[in-house]
Amino acid sequence: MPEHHPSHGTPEYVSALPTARPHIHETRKFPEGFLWGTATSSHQVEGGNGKNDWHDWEMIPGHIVDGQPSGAACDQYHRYEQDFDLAAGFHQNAHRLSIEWSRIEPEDGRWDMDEVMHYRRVLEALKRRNMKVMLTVWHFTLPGWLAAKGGWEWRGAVGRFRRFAGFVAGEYSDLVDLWCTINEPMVYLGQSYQSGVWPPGVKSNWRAFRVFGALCRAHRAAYGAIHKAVDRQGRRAQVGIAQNVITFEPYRKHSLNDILFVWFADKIFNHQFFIWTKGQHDYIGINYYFHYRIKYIPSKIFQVFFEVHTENRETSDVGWELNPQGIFEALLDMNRYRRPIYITENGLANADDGKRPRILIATLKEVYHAIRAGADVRGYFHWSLLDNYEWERGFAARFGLIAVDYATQKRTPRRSAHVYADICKANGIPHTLLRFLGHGVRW
Ligand code: IFM
Repeated sequence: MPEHHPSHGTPEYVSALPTARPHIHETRKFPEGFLWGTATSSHQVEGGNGKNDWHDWEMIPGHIVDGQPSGAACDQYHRYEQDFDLAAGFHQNAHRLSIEWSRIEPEDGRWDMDEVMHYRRVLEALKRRNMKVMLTVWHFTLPGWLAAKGGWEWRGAVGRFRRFAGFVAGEYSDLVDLWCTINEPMVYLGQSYQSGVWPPGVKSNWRAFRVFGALCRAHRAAYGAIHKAVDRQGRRAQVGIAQNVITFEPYRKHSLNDILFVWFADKIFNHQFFIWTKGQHDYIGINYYFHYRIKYIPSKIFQVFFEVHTENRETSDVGWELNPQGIFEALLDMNRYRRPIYITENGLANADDGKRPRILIATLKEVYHAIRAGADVRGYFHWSLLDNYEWERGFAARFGLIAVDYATQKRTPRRSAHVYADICKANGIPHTLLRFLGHGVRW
């Protein structure tokens, strides 16, 4: 068989590919109708949230690294029109946001109809800009009354969440395209029940395990309630969660301990929630931020220790390893559930924006390849539209495409906002952006 040479014509294996490899000067096109957006959550951007468990937590000295409570945050409660103008002006066609449970239900069983109307206006503002809406029902903050009863450890919590999810689904069924019941259940467990740096500040694996069970039941209950409320109005709800997916790698390639621990960590962290809620995901939502090189440290019996190594690799401002390649593997792995996939969050803390354009493009290049390799990816939501309150870190971590001056509430788009706009507008990655990846990059 002659060695392949361009002048020999297209070999069979190339024409059998679903689409030919684009020319270097072509835009790397994403599927028609792909959603390009950004994500936020109520407590992190709205400001003035005085009725949830985070409000009380932030007041206690030592809980927030920079000592600052969320206060007015980005004041998006009042500035959403301006912020959505920015998003739409940067060619984003979708937005993910969350609804604040403690505003809608400030007391057990009492709906605050002024707040219900407020969120209707917020969602309508997105629709007026022709944006698809993903609404998160619960993004880490519990109403104070529920926290006082024991939060997710209280036996009645799942029932209350079912009621809340059904209520908001009935109210906003005409305005929401994708429902996300729970944001990052595993992160919540780690922060709130293992390391104890978030409310309720517990450090107990056993209690974390029980809350894991409650969150699985809560998702199943909300899944049913949202479908019931939306589907009876003649629409078919699309309901899922946003799962923080970590790509793991054994630190020592030939260490059986490291390999087995990676297998175990992947099962527990990335998949267990989907396994216990099987059949109740219309789409798979993944948040991608982390790549862990895991070194297993044998210790006392029944205790497992491991170290995460970064070995001077490139990291974000908060020390998280930047590993755009990992998203390719995460997407192909999540494709096993045979559901549409949305990247519900991805981004980095990078105040001077020196890394964000390059990491964004490199990540989307991997998404592009994952789609060509068969992953059914339908949308990408960058975290975040603008700088916001980063939980126990306070305001120091800057995740925004748009910078916020908290003293004046002035918004200033970073260079990455323009780069992302070019991508959203082209529904793909224009070849001109390749220069951000360095000279001679071929893909
Ligand atoms: O800010 C958080 C968000 O609330 C959940 N996902 C990760 C983001 C960055 O840490």
